[in-house]
Order: sequence, then C-alpha cells, then structure tokens
Amino acid sequence: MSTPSQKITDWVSTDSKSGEFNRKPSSFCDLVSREPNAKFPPERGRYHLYVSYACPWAHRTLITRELKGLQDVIGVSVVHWHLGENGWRFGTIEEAAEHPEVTVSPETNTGASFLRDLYFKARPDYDGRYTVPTLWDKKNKTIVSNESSEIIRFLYTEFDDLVDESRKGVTYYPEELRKGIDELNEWVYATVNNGVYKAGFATKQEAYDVAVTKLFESLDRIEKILRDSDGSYLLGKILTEADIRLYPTIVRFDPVYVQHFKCNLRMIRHDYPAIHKWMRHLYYDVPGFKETTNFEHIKKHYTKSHSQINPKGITPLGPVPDIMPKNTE
Ligand SMILES: N[C@@H](CCC(=O)N[C@@H](CS)C(=O)NCC(=O)O)C(=O)O
Repeated sequence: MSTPSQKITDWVSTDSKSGEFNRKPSSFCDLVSREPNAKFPPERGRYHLYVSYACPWAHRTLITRELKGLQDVIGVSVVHWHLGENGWRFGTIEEAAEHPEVTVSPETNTGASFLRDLYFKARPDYDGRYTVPTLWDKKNKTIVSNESSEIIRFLYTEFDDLVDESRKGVTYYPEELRKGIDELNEWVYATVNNGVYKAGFATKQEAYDVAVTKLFESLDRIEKILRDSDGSYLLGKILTEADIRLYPTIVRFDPVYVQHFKCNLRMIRHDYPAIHKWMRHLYYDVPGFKETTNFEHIKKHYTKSHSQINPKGITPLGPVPDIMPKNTE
C-alpha cells in the first residue's frame, strides 16, 4: 500500500510563494452510461455513494439523488464529520448506537474503516487524495468517479430506466439553458464554490484579499441575477444544475464561511435579500434540499478538522439559528 507524498492533514495544498490554495483534480473520472457495452451501465443496487454531510461537493450529489428519486437505486454511506490523520472515517456500530442523533454509517458494504481503504481496493498503488463524494461499483469493487460535477450529470441522465414515471426525463441541464448554466457554473465554481476555500486556506494576506474580493463581487452579481429573475431560480422558472451547485455553498455561508474562512464582508441573511429568499425557498419548499442539509456535521467538520485555521477546535455557538425561518425579511 503506498501512502501519499503529503500528510493527509496537509490537505490544504497551498502554493508556498503566493499563498494561494490549489485544488487537486479528481482521479477517478469514469461515467455510468446507458451506451451499449458501457463499462458501468446503470443498475439498481449496483452503485454506492460515499459522502460527508459537511462537504459541499458531496452535497450536490445527495441533492441530485433525492431530486431524481434514486434513493432505492443508489445506496449512501455518510462518513463521520471529523477528517483526521487517516482521512475520512466511517462511524463504528457503537458510535451509531450511542449517538443516533449524529448520523454516521458503519460501513457494512465493504467492511472498510476509512474511505481510503476503498481507494486502495480500487487501485493498490493509488497516491492521490481520498475525497468525497466517491461513487463505488459493488460489482467490480472499484471506484467509478470521485468528481461531483460529473456524478450529478450522469445521475440525472443515465438512470431514467430505473426511476418512477414522474422522474423519467427530468434533467437539470436542459438543452435551451445549457449556455446559461455553463457560463454561471464557470465563474460560480471559481469564485464562490472554490472561492470560499481560496479565502479560508490562503496563507498570505494578498491571496486572501484577492479571493474574498472576487467572492463578494460574485455574490453581488448573483444577488442581481436572482433579483431580476422571472422565477424562483437562477435561470428563471426552472430549477437547474446551477442552483444545485450553488446551494451547498450558500447554505454553509453564514454558519461557517463567514467566521471560519473569514468571508465576513457581508452575510447572506442580512445583506443579500434575493439570495436569502432563494436559499430558503430551496431549503423549505423543495424536497431534497433540507433533508440533505446537516448543520451539525457542517459546523463540526470545518471547525474541528481544520486545525491549521482553528487549532483548539472550538466551534462557535452562532449564528443562531443556522438558517432563518422561511418568512422573516
Ligand atoms: N473535485 C472534487 C472535490 C471533492 C473534495 O475536495 N472533497 C473534500 C471534502 S469537501 C474531501 O473529501 N477532502 C478530503 C481530502 O482532500 O483529504 C469534487 O467536486 O468532487
């Protein structure tokens, strides 16, 4: 078994000169596909999704699984919220019994204790990072993909033969909106989804200043898009992948990113009425968003795993509440 060149807890890979955070590309990028002779064809019960409730990238895949009605087709295991020396770990049976309120799954599927065990089963000489989400193929005992942007796409395009009539053909990337979605995804990824990490993990003042400035410029831009939208969503009346990809960052913003990643120029609840309304509509009204949002995992993971940012692991009590009620201004 090889070990990665870096320590797991050095997962904040920053450029030592500029102090900028660099996210590593994903290593497993196969697809589930309906094409004849596909290596990974869609099958009920064959694939298993490993996630952390804390992770915004994993959160997209959980939301998509719910929206597409794939709960009986693809199983899920949730890792413990703490990311430690050996990476993500699964909960023990004792933990699950002792703390039923903390949803951690003992890993009964493969018997693994750590997520990395799956990576080594799939590729014994693997030397990349062990990240969530990870989509596992139970039949071939291997990893199909650990890239959330690709997993969400094939979840809603390739499983149509296995979902209820009402979900067949449901897509979050409709032909006529593709251009708009692609365009949004590009800058939202760079400056918002990954932007909060660039701010939080910067090790030089200038890298932090640049990331936070771009992040808030983008939030201002999103506020305007939502204010001018002719529906409840970023691209109007239809919920798309752009909403699915933005929500996990916005719902974590006030509870974690404002203080932990120092993204504190403004807050969603006080300063962005249109984004705030959009987020609460998704959370309170659209099945799949609230069910997959776990503030306990979110707050504990960031504040107790990133010892380089918060060495004593104290989790702030506020803001209270994690998310405001539906109808407050
Ligand atoms: N590009 C990946 C990024 C996934 C990712 O970075 N996940 C983080 C959690 S938020 C992780 O598992 N990190 C563990 C590590 O790097 O050791 C995706 O979008 O799927």
